Amino acid sequence: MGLSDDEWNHVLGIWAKVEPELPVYGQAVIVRLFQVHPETQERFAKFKHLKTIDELKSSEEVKKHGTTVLTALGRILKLKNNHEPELKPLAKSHATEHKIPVKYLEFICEIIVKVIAEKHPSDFGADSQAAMRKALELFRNDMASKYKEFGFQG
Ligand code: HNN
Repeated sequence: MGLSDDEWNHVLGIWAKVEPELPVYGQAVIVRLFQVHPETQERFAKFKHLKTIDELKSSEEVKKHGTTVLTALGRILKLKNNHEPELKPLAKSHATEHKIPVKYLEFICEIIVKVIAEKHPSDFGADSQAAMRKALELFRNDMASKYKEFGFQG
């Protein structure tokens, strides 16, 4: 189900505060994802050698990847309920090449909400958090249905 205009305003309002610091957020999200769900790190040949939290935090590659992920997500969010053209190629690569389970998408979405809430305690209230969760759920659901079109059960 789509979001209302008011909900999208919440989502894009907080995203506008995240965007100027995308590499900072991207790094925090990826480091947290690998810490809390170590199996996700296994998916990346290029990050397997990073063993400690300090190594993860000081890796320029991790920061770069985090920026890539959040840049892609930002584009999708800005398209609101019409994200299909942007989502499709991403769903294809994540289904057929990287084989990323929907569960991992859930993990990262949860972490994104937490990291924003930690860094923006006063600008990311209950209504904004609820709207962001809803937008991320829409993203995940649409990824999951595209996965199926590409023959990946997720
Ligand atoms: O589509 C592509 O393969 C282009 C690179 C890319 C982008 C734009 C990737 C990507 C790769 C390729 C990395 C490389 O070539 O350096 C890999 C191995 N991802 C993964 C793996 C896991 C993964 Mn994701 N991504 N990605 C994006 C963009 C966005 C994006 N990816 C995501 C998750 C949760 C995981 C599992 C740990 C992920 C999300 C949620 C998003 C945001 C839309």
